[in-house]
Amino acid sequence: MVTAVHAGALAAALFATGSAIAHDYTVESNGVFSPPNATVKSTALTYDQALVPAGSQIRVYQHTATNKTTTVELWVTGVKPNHLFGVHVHQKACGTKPADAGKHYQNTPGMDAAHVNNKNEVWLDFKSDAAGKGHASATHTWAFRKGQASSLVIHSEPGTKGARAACFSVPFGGAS
Ligand SMILES: [Cu+2]
Repeated sequence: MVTAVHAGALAAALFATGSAIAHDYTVESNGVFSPPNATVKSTALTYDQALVPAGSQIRVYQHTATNKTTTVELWVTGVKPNHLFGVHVHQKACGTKPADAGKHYQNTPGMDAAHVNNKNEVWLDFKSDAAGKGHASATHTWAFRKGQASSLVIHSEPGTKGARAACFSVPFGGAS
């Protein structure tokens, strides 16, 4: 009986290898926010210093396993205390203008409610604590398409309606 279960698991594992990726992928990026017009260019840009002051810090971790399970985790310090922020992974790197980061990264592209949600996109909405610290984590069963997820945008409110308060360029990856 034990042998039969084992054989079944093995068959399932072999069947799954068709869509697996060769290597797991890990990236961890740290940044200190500065305004876009700062002399020294940062990978972390703030467009609204009332919410994300210059000097506040961000750390982002991504891990994608060979079965494509992808976890993205976010830590911030020094942001506005007791505030609800919206956060998404966006397609392009941060730039001088908030819009430069482009649209949300989506596993399956689409503009309706079936596609614009935290299952098909990576949302890391969080509420900062009284000290201005925040943390969020999201796990999906799919991997990023290489080169198509390039930043994390912090918005002024949760969900999809908030203005872009800050942006952090991250070399997300995972799928070949
Ligand atoms: Cu966004």
